[in-house]
Amino acid sequence: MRTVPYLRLLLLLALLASFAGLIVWLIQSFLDLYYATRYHPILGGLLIGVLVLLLLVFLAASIYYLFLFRPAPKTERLPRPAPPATPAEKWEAARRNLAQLEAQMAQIQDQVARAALAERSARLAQQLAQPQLKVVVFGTGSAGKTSLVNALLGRRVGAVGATLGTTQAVAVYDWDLPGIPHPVQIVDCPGILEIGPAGAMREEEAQAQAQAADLLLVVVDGDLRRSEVDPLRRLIALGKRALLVLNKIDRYTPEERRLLLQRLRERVYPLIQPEDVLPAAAAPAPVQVGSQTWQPEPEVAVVRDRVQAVLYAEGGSLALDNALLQSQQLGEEAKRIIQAQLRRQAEEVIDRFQWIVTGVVFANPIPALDLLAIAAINAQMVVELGSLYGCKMNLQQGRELALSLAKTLAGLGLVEGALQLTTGLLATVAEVSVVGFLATAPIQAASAGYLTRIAGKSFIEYFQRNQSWGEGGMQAVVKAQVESAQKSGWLKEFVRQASERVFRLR
Ligand SMILES: Nc1nc2c(ncn2[C@@H]2O[C@H](COP(=O)(O)OP(=O)(O)OP(=O)(O)O)[C@@H](O)[C@H]2O)c(=O)[nH]1
Ligand SMILES: [Mg+2]
Repeated sequence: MRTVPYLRLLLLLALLASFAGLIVWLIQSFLDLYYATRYHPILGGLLIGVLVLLLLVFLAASIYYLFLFRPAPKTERLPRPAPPATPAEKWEAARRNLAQLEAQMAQIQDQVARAALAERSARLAQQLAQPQLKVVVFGTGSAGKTSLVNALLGRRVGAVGATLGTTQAVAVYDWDLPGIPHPVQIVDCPGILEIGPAGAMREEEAQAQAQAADLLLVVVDGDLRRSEVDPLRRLIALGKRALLVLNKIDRYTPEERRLLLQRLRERVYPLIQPEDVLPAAAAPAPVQVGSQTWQPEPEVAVVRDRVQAVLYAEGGSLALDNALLQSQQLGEEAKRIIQAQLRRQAEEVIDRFQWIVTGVVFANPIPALDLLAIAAINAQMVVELGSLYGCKMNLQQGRELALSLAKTLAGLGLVEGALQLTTGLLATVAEVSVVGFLATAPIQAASAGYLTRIAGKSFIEYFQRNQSWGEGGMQAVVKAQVESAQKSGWLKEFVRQASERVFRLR
């Protein structure tokens, strides 16, 4: 691919050479003409004018050309690690994720969360060592999921009912499928898209099972609705392999069946390939023949055969893909727990400093709010917040950061804003006269506490982003924190508490 710039350079040189030749020829021609017409006052001048104009056009064209081919500004791109491709790489990646998870778990203080993660991690390690294939039966209520599980297993394991929500909890059964080198389990789920809080909780459980599946059997008993395609799309996006089962085909004539299957195949393509959309009659309705009722046998052989073929051919790689996905999800969950824990600890630090600042300013009131004094105390807060987020800094560095934030607060007019806000709030919350000199100390102290909180919250953002203020810079972060503090109504509660605890006004 490196030949392209050279080709372009050669082309440019050739063009320039021909241009230069053309110009020399033009000048020569004009000179000839000029000598021929030099005794004619108007014609001679006109020729010089045309020559100058041509030169200018050439110059402009060259500049434009160079501008066109100016190299595009380089966008900063982080090198992305290539996703693992071979089974060995996938296995290694999953192992690495589990090892990282150990380190993450050591940071988690919440015993319950840590124990839950440890259990899932141990199960995943076991799964990596000895894969077990999980076929999850998923779909809307009453589509015949439990009936399908019963028919595939050849025994009645789960209750079947005409009403929605017959299956209330996930049920896992061993499935003895000949020819598959790994043990297989089939999982019956509650239905999705049921209304009410209980239905939503059951759906959550079903979704969790589907996310952990090696192979999904999505059961429908008619055409697919959009609301059914969306969850399917999300699962396929996660890398899930799915078969779609059109159940209750005994209710349709052969022609209707054919048309319905065709429509389903079109609807789910390319999420699911046409050969993976299969007909079934898991619990066909009894048929009245004359005076006798005849109970047809379930028709699920097509489904069983396809599951067997897919698990035989792809089982190992499906299990590996799934283990890799689970390990990534576990890592992300651990990260979320650690972030939330960090945030809580950081909030405690801010809380402590906001009261220290409020107390100090209240005890030493001076006519104007002293941002320098506040920044000096905030320096220690910055150091403590930094150390929480793994960024060691000394007090001097903390002071510099606190000072630059104090300048931003002042630049944004937030000091005046804070004084006004607290004045109003003190007047309502603590019924303090706003004109009296006595009110100066509480107003300044509450404002200082408020600004300390804004500063602290801004620093959390800074440390969370690996010591960067992001695209909008420090100002944007500070503004966002002011907005969120205003929305939450935090300041009013703070002024109320300060009036009681520090100012003793109530
Ligand atoms: N005609 C016909 N009815 C069926 C078939 N399969 C299931 N049914 C009926 O459909 C109803 C629902 O069946 P279930 O197996 O309980 O459905 P489910 O999807 O497990 O339902 P939930 O657990 O409530 O989500 C029952 O009345 C079954 O008898 C079939 O192949 N043909
Ligand atoms: Mg059921």
